[in-house]
Amino acid sequence: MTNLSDFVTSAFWRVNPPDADPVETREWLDAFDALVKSEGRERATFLLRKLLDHARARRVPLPPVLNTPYKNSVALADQPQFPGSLEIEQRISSIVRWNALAMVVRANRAHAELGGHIASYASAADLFEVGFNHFFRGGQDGDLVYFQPHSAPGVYARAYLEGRLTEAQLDRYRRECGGSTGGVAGLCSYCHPYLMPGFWQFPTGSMGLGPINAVYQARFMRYLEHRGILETHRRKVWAFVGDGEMDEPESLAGLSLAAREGLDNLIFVVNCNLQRLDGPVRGNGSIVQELEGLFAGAGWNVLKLLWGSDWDPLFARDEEGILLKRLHETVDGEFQTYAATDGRFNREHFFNKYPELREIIAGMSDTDIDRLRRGGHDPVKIYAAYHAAAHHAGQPTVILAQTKKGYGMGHWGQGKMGTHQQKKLDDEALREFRDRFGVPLSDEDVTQLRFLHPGGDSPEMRYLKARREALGGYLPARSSRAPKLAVPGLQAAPRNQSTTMAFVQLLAQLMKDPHLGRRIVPIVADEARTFGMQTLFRQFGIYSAVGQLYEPEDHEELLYYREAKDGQILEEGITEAGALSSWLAAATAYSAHGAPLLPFYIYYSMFGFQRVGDLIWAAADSRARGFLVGGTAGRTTLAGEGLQHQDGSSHLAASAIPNCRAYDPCFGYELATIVEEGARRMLEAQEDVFYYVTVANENYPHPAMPEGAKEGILRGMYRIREGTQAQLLGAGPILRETLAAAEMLEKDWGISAGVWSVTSFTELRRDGMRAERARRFGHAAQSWLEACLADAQGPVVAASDYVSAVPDLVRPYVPGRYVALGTDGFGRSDTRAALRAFFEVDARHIAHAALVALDAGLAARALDRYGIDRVARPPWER
Ligand SMILES: Cc1ncc(C[n+]2csc(CCOP(=O)(O)OP(=O)(O)O)c2C)c(N)n1
Repeated sequence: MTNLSDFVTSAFWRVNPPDADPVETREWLDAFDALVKSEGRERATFLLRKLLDHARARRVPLPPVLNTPYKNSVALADQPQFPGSLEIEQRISSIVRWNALAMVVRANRAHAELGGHIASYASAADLFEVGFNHFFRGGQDGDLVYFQPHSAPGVYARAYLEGRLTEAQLDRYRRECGGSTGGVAGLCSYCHPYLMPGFWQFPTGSMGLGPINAVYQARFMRYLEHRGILETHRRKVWAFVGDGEMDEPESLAGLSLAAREGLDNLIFVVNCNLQRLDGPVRGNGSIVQELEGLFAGAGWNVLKLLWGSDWDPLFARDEEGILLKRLHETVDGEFQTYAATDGRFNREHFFNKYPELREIIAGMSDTDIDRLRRGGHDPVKIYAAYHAAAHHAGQPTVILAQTKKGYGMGHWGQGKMGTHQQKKLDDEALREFRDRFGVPLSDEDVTQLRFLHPGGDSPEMRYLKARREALGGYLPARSSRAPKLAVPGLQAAPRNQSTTMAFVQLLAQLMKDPHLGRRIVPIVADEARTFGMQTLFRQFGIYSAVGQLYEPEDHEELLYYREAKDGQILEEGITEAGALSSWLAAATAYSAHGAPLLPFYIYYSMFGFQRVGDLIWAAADSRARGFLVGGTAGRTTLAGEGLQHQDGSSHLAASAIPNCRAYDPCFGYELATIVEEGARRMLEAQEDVFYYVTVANENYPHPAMPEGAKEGILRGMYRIREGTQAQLLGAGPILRETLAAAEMLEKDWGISAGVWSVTSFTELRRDGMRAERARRFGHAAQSWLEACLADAQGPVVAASDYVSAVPDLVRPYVPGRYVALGTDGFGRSDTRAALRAFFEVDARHIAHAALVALDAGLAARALDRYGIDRVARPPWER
């Protein structure tokens, strides 16, 4: 009878089911061998295919063909010679291992609340070292490496040997605040370009973002090459990913794109230490086999790197496949236990299960068994896998590298359930670690957690430097060296249209600019028609690595759907995460490639900060430069689309991102001023800022730009109507409701209201905070908002199409009475007028709110006059 464990394992190990009739099997295999020998592989493939078709016709279930046996993909016979000195590399990696560990334990000893991670790097160290010594090419035209974030201590420890970080910096790991007050700037926890702009290139700390960003980076490098902007075909993107991290949807999101586009410039190395934070990744199954199926199914070249060289003789003796059978029936939870225990335990519980297997290890001592390495800890095997990956053409490669979490941390950490967060090691554990890796330090040095540097003239350092010199320099190293680009003046014609249409016209102006034009990267996630951008298809083309292999259905039309190898538009399909990743690659091309570009990603605003906000946060960390354009914006301006489409909060989210400049313009000239200034700041002044601009699809007349409005537009507000008794602030399309309210106040009640267009509550708040802080420290300062309203009279009423917390951002800086109206609650479908009435941001409600602040009697009459419902429950509770 099948018990549960048989069932679970068989689901994963279907590759090798038990053999009911070995003799018959042998006859079939011999016949097949004879066929290959006499008629060749091609004929054999043909017959296999025929056999499969036949089996299908007979409804015989087919075996899963995506999985291969649980051993290394690169056979011993195909293994290249290791080109370096194993002995010196071993010594270097031991020193790096020690310094990484010492750094974390020191930080934790000094401040128990600090620390870091030891176990992740302990598992990844050899994977990194082989890359550093033999593969990763440095420089702005080198390879791009996405490091596994929790392995940052190891990357710092290596940079310390290289002389790029000082001992004082290592000593201030995770203590970063001292730098701004004149002390030593410490090292950040994970890979944060914002915090270490000369060092880290790619922020990977949030699991899943590294893998998807790496895929789109590799694809973007092809785009750069195909568009004739930059030669990139010799460069690789390496992404080091945790096996637990592969559970993130974003980790998997780019796999088919990578295969579809044949990105052989992309190599994923999945560090399969079989553990994540709380426990095993697939205790009851096999993460390696599962990922193999997934990647192979998506069309990747899969290389398994499971066993070290000392397993080779065991496999060679395994003629009957008993070792393989034993490996196949072992689930990851058991492999973890084998990692956490010693040679004796492994002998008894793993090898002694079958007499034939016991035979295979007959000559080995417990110590020999203990020292059997997993593939990801053997530089020779790692080199073989990397070499195969680097030379593979036509497909991206994933290397599934099996390692032990906390490798070398002995019974304090290796393979232990809680090892991820282990940062306290006692002296005995430290000494054992030293002995395990042969680190030349005295007991006293170990107790003191001394950092070890072998000296610039040591053989280790000479070797390390020579290797890095041969590979083009140290890495990671982030550069911001890129040429400045001139930005043309932009014009928005006064006409009856939407801000979306005004935006598309501005984009077209930029794309047609003879100098800047080709560096504009328009990006959409299947929404170009929503934003009226199909007009750009024909002229600028949609990027496709293979051009257009079909005649488009609309080819006879003027503006047909044109795909081209040098197409400029990135039409990503329905993947906001993918589109944002492309945008990030373009927005950081000035740094990663020395090629400044100006990307515009336009999308449904609701599917931005809310849907892929973490990617936007990573973009901010990356010092991205570009425009995010939230289209079909606003909770009441996007009529008819309902709850999941109508965005009322993205500006609130944007306000919390320090280097994001967010604007909610109403008129075309405001938009033109903002885009022109943003492009100037990013391309000419080379400031590390990015812009978020919302545009809407409500048509209305756009006036010409009033004299002297520019500064106010950029700083966040300017006056468009004089008034002496009340001040109305309106943002985005709601500005027009505010203008109408001012008319009503005048006409119906004889009240003179001034109107201000607020292009950015978030910028006004920042400025207000700045002035307030300056005053706190005894400096005279006045914010822009305070200056604007200094002489204005009456209560202030603000209204926006976003939640009231957005206009509320400026409350501390508004003199006198302030009323903030917004669209709190769930969106729903109706006409704009009905929605604005529902959310109480239409002209009637704005006028009424002003009257309440001025004269309660008038306000009560206004309710009847304007037919305002006295609904008891507020919109956000309905
Ligand atoms: C999005 C996100 N969720 C959770 C975490 C917290 N976290 C950090 S490391 C980690 C486990 C990582 O496991 P794995 O990917 O297997 O890498 P390993 O450290 O085992 O090599 C978790 C859950 C995170 N950094 N990002």
